[in-house]
Amino acid sequence: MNQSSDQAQLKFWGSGTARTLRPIWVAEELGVKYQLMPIGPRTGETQTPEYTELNPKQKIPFCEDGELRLSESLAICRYLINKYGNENTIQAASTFEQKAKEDEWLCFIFGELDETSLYVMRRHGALSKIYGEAPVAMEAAREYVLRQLKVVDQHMLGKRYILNECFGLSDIFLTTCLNWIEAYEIRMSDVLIEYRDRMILRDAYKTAMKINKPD
Ligand SMILES: N[C@@H](CCC(=O)N[C@@H](CS)C(=O)NCC(=O)O)C(=O)O
Repeated sequence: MNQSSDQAQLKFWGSGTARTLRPIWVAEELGVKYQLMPIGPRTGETQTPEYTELNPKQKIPFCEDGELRLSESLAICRYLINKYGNENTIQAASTFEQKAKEDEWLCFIFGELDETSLYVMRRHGALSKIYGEAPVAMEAAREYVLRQLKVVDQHMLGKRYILNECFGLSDIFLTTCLNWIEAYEIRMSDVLIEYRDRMILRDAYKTAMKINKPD
């Protein structure tokens, strides 16, 4: 079900990218109503005085919930789960140990896959007019992705989800990175292809994809 609503107090800014998909996907999993302001990167919409006042980073995604204003896809998604999740949707990790293992995976996926390699490839590939050509960095980042993927591949062998045999935030982050990896035509193991193909069958994912990128 599409949870978008003009009356919702929860408001997301930004659509069309792997990072903006994450809060939308989480909200769809949780069944929370939200209003989406579908501004895009590099359209000038993140640079307006009104948006800069909200988010001085001039980036998307961004979230407002009542008085709260929050940037960073990971912080937004974790907030949504902590506030709106439950045992029937996605539940926040409860023990210190579970929280620590989730942090470990999220830091790895976000730090090593998203920011250190995939975004480097994006900056110096499709966005090279802004960030500059850097063929050596591009090649090194591609190799780096392959090294990190081996760790994920070994971990996922025989598992349905990353943690505790139940779907969670680290699965959302990994799936969005695997989509990105597929788009860059980087080789993925059969284990990771099967995992990612299963994740994208989720109803909430399919709805979120349509909302994040209607065309
Ligand atoms: N660490 C941030 C990264 C946000 C980010 O870089 N967003 C890009 C789109 S994916 C953006 O807003 N770019 C606009 C710009 O650089 O002008 C997050 O995970 O939310």
